Amino acid sequence: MLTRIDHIGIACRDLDATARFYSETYGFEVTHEEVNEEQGVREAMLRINGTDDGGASYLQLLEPVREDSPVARFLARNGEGVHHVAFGTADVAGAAATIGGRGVRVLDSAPRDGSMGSLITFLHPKDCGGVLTELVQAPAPEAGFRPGAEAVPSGEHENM
Ligand code: CMX
Ligand code: CO
Repeated sequence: MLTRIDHIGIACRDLDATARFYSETYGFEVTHEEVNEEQGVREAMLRINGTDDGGASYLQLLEPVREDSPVARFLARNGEGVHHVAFGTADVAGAAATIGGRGVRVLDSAPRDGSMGSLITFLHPKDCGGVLTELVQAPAPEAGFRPGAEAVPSGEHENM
């Protein structure tokens, strides 16, 4: 049902400076940037690796674009750091229904738009051992809307 780690979401105050840290320190590069008004964030996706189901794993850097957003509230409370964990699935609505049936609160009544054409839904952190959890359905490969999601030949990254 859940087949991979899609991304780790990291709350930050300065997206460009944080992206620079990941690039200069680890060699991870931003493969995509967008503003998601509904979620109240400007975000950068740094692709870490491809996976054998055709998906990929990313770091997602999140900078709030308004004060009444979840990430702005998180920063005010906790400061910068890990904000959520996201698992990949081929069927986000089905996975949310199954997990909801196991007593975990699903925060969205229907999947919403996520990064790069994905569909996402969130699970309440209080029902997940304190971890805000996101489910992500990548767009079908033929939709061709996941920049950098194609396989990277081994050795291309200079990551440690
Ligand atoms: N991880 C773990 N716990 C969290 C949390 C997080 N990221 N955010 C809030 N909480 C906890 C708080 O610590 C607080 O706990 P206590 O009651 O014990 O003090 C509780 O949840 C409520 O906190 P709050 O400040 O009132 O939180 P919000 O009003 O922001 O509501 C939540 C929390 C999870 C329902 C809300 O953040 C939400 O709907 N998140 C989903 C959407 C989202 O995070 N979007 C940004 C990312 C977009 C993307 O990934 O694409
Ligand atoms: Co996310």
